[in-house]
Amino acid sequence: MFKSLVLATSLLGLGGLAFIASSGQPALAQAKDSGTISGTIQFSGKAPARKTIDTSSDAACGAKQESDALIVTKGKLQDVHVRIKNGTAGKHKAPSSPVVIEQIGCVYKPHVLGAMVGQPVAIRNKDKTMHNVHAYIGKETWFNRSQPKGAPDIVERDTGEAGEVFELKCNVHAWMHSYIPITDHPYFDVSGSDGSFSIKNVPAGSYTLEAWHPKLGLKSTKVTVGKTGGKASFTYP
Ligand SMILES: [Cu+2]
Repeated sequence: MFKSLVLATSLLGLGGLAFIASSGQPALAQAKDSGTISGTIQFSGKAPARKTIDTSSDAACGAKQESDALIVTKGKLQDVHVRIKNGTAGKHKAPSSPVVIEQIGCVYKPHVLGAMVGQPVAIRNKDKTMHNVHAYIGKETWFNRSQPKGAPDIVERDTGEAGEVFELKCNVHAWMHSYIPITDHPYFDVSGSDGSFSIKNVPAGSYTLEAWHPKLGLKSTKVTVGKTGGKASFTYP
């Protein structure tokens, strides 16, 4: 009795609050000094116009689509995966809930998203047509499966190691593409149409921050997270 009380007290004295809370909640939410890294992805110069894709080979794809390969809105670049490169101390458990990619109008949505190692990725067909989901890890085919209309989600947990990119193409509709960079930590975000990103609950410290766009590649910068978080920005191309 006395012994366990001493143990509990000493645990509390050594940051035991985070220790106890971590049994039910992600430990990162409990990190003592932590903050948000926020910023914007700029695109300098004249952005190329989005190409119109001819979808007439499949009436179920609907009207023409605009290419999602490079989307710039008012000088801000969308679909940039921003992540901490050098990670943080400790291991991070992947969420059991899947990240979901939908096929809508013969487009993968979203075009870029992130997942942790071991986190399920669910690929959903919302179209009244058949897709053929061709998944790659790097340049290697990982699986190649047809998904007729109404078929259940294709769920994959084994999507590669940290630093690899799980990539989806469609063998029926050649323009379809989605990219999922894999990390071993939860400190990542993908820029929205306003170019902004926000990575929450990052433990205080200095980091290398990476930005990656499927067409425009990798950039990196340094960022320091203090009590009020940290700021970073990237400019492409
Ligand atoms: Cu398709």
